Amino acid sequence: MKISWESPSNIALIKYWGKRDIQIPLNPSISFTLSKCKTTTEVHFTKGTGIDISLDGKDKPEFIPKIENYLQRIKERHPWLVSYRLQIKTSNSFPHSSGIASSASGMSALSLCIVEFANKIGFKLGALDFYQEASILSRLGSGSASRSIYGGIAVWGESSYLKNSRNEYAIKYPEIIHPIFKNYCDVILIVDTKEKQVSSTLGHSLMDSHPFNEQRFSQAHKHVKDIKRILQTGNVDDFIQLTELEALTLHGLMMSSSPNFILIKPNTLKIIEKIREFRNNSKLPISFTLDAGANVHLLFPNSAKNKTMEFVKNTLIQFCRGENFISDHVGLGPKRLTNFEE
Ligand code: 2P0
Repeated sequence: MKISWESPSNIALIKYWGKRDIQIPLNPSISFTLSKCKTTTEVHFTKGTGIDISLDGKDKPEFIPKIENYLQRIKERHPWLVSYRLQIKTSNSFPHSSGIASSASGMSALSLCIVEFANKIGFKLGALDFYQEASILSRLGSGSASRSIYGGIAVWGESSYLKNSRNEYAIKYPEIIHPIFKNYCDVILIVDTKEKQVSSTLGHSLMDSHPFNEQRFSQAHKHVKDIKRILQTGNVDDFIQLTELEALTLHGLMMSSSPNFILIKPNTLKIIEKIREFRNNSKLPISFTLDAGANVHLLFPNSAKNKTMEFVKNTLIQFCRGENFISDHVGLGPKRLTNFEE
């Protein structure tokens, strides 16, 4: 049986940075689910054992250990996996060399295929619904992937400010969202395309002994309270303050870990400077956020799109590697593409 899903990437507004046990976050995180940056995955399940994996039609044996490790983690929940062979064909809408992490879209697409197949063979998921189970499996693959299961805005990690929020799986953002945030734009300015020197997994682990860890975790909780008000009222000025503070805090934590490390590049700072300058002059409500890398995510309401895209093309593009950027926006979440074949 072949099962296929496409699943998007996401960009965190409140960042997950620090985890314990098996992929349990040390603070809650909130993200916009994207639309155009996505992974399409088809899994062919047959009786047997082993894995094959290809990316864009090319065999990728080097991905097998990571997938085996993931399958090992999820077998406790899905013991049926031991008697199946998985042939995985995957492709990303964004180039592998864009510096955009594919773990959120990739692990969520694969997890959705696995949960759908489990359903088809009559495996009972217990008390959880399809998407909760898919989010748990995604989390076990990569923490941020747990949030890609839902369109719009997603929350992962327990917060006393958000009902039904959980550490084990992400949920769709459960509160009122002002219309301005429903089609918010995210232009990803590609600054660096090289593989990161420090993996996120190592970065997370450095939070265990970070001198500011407790303060950071309480700050993230407070930011959830703040963003709840911002998302409800549509206060873009406060949104700008909060998202930029989160982005710079994330990189500040990296720069103050032991060992410390720096993922931003000179052009990351150039872009940030230009964004702030343009915002002051134009009064347009544009802001930036950063992932664990050098690329800059430029966030703005759809109503500011024409002028902001002009700014990107006239001013920011010169700081992008190969003049590359990806124009994305808040999206609807994963999509099933399956046609069944027995
Ligand atoms: C996030 N990041 O909330 C944060 C902000 C990057 C910066 O989650 O070890 O690939 O697989 O759980 O999810 C990147 O880390 O880490 C990340 P693992 P993941 O999106």
